[in-house]
Amino acid sequence: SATIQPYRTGYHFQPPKNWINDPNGPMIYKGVYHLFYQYNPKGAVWGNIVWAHSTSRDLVNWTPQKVAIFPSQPSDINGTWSGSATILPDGTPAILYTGINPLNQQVQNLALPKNPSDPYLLEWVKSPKNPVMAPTPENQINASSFRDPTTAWLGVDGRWRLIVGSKINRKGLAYLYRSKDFVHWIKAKHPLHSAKKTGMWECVDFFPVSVNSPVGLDTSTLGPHVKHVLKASLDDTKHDYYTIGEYDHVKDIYTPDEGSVDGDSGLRYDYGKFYASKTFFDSSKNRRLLLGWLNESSSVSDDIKKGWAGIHAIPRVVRLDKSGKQLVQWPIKEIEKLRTNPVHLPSQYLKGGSVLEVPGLTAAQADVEITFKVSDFSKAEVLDTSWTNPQLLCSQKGASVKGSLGPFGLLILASKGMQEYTSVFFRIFKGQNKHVVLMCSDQSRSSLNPDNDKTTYGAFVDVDPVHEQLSLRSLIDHSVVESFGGQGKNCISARVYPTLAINEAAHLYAFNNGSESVTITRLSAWSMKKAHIN
Ligand code: DQQ
Repeated sequence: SATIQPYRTGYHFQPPKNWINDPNGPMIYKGVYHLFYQYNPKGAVWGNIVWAHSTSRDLVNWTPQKVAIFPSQPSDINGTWSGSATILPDGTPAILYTGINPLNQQVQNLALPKNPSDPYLLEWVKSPKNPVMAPTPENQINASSFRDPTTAWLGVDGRWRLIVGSKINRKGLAYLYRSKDFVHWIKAKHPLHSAKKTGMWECVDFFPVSVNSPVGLDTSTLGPHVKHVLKASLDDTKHDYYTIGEYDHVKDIYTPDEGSVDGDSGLRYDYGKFYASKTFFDSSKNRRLLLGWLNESSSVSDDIKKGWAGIHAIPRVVRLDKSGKQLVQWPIKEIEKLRTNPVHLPSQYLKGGSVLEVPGLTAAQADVEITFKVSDFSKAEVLDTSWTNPQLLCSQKGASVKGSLGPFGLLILASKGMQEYTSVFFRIFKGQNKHVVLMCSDQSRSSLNPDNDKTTYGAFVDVDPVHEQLSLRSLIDHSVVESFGGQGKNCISARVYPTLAINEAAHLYAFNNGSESVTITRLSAWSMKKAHIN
């Protein structure tokens, strides 16, 4: 129950117990959403990995199904690791996943539904041709770094393509494979893309985005108003980075746009905890959805004590920002059906040094949207030219460090006496020729438990606070705070484990710890109902 298990989520995806990590093979099939995920049936730590399976009609409520893919043949006997689904032209799905063979080599395997007329896709049959891609002395692929095949896309020449992440020394890369029949796969001479000094690329993802429309595109879409996104989960830093660029489908080469940089100085889906994510095209609503793993910041021994580890993010719609230079993400509309007991506070000044409680909420399980307007920028603190690392800036200037324009934002999962709180906030600085907005998620005071990772996260948000209001939305769910700044231009997810601010003892406040007043133009919050999750 919630008293013994105060960190279990009310509406974020998790199984009843044990370890979970990457989302795998997401798809919609005959009106049913499928989520597979890396799962340890035997405990709360990583190991014994199988593809657990849940289905949903709304991406909010989930029904558990039996394990879909598990070690059963030589090409996967030591593990069934991450992979993706592709809907074939006849409408049936195919799964490609990484298997660990008896030599502990990583190879790629194909599985097809036993009964394609079953919308629940309960049984999967592995191809007798497995493995369908493997390291060999000829191809020189590093057998311990060759994993996580993507959804395939179909070229105009009728051949399928997909990528598999790898590395050569410290160079990360995406091997390109082609196939005419989805069974026989041939490695292309050149990788789709590679980047020096980035280390192993896990869970690569490659997909088109529309330049002039918010709709999502099916994975094989090409055209003049299409750009491509390449995402790599960098094993070295455990963050998901992406670039935006051009896919030359004749040469089969992807080139990031000028200014869109590979590796850990590039853009991230999320500046907090969020890893091994994957998108899929939701053909029922013409949108591209992003699923991700929100890994733990609790200690391994606490995970074992509580009997579980890992949850998934609320699915996010992803599209290209109007600037064309970054993506924007927003939680799926469906999650709003869990909203109940709305609390709307009137527009008001939030004076420097003040705190305002948002009353009448189940503050440990809530959805909150707040918008700030700043009118007087004359006192804005000057951004030192050496302050180039936003995360560092957020940890040096946490919520308790007074500024002029900010910090202002939310105190989440706060205990009545403020012994514990997670603060998500903005600071506005005067930059070289424009104002710079910093968004932070400060976990340093989130828990009295000393064993948690309480790293502070932060990123600059590409909004002009002189002409635009500053919005923040946070999805709060017991041990997770997913925050969206600037209408989804910036996302920061945190896993937190308050010891006092649990269940009914949790509170939510708006705060301004700057010297200057700001205006709250909107503050709407909802208690969130419990979803049916497994
Ligand atoms: N998790 C899987 C791998 C993948 C990693 C193993 C990323 O396939 O590279 O559980 O979290």
